[in-house]
Amino acid sequence: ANTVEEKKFSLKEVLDTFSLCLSENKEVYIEHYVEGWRGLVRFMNSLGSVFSFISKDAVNKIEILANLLNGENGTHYITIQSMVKYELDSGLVDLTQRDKHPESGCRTLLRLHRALRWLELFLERLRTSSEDSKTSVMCSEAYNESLAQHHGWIIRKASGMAFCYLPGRPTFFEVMNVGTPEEVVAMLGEALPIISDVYNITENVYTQHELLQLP
Ligand code: 1Q0
Repeated sequence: ANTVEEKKFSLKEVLDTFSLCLSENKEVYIEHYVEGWRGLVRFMNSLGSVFSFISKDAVNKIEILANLLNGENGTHYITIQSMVKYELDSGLVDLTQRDKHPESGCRTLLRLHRALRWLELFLERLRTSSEDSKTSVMCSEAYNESLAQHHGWIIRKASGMAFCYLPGRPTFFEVMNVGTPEEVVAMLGEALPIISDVYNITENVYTQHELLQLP
């Protein structure tokens, strides 16, 4: 018998996680940042196995950060700001080429940070799209404006191919499990400023410390 029913997944809950990321003085909590990404990956996995090469890499990065946060120096990994300070002060970041610290928190989080920009651009397109808009087009436009600039051509090609397998807008809205299309649009309108905030604050920290090109 079907006694254990899997909890239905709502994108609203996931995006709400990002609102927990910001502390009063605008620091970004890594715990909630990582949790937000876990939710997004769950969502992506529900879209099909063609996306698994993407989710594998995302999960790998999520786990690196979670391990740092739960490790012996975890207190330094409470916020992105404290992580940057700690890793830089302790010489734990490879600045010019991957070498002694190939999996620093700073370089790992930077990859997710760039992906968050993709998410912001994609969701903004989804929010303002019309019924006959193509999700694959919205997704690749958002990708080309963000992540693609940091990927080599093999990954760009593979990504472009994966985007063709995205479900259409109606299915997408359904899987999000938020409600009517109008309710989805409203939810996105509330969630996007928060995602932008998290993105911009992180971007500023990385700019200040000249970390935007970490290998
Ligand atoms: C739903 C469709 C998802 C489309 C995601 C677009 C991103 C494509 C990224 C392709 C990444 C390919 C794998 C490997 C890349 C790495 O080389 C790269 C750099 O890392 P490194 O260690 O080699 O220097 N890694 C990355 O750039 C990180 C990429 C993380 C991507 C995480 C994407 C997670 C997506 C979540 C989906 C959310 C869907 C939300 C939808 C919303 C609502 C309707």
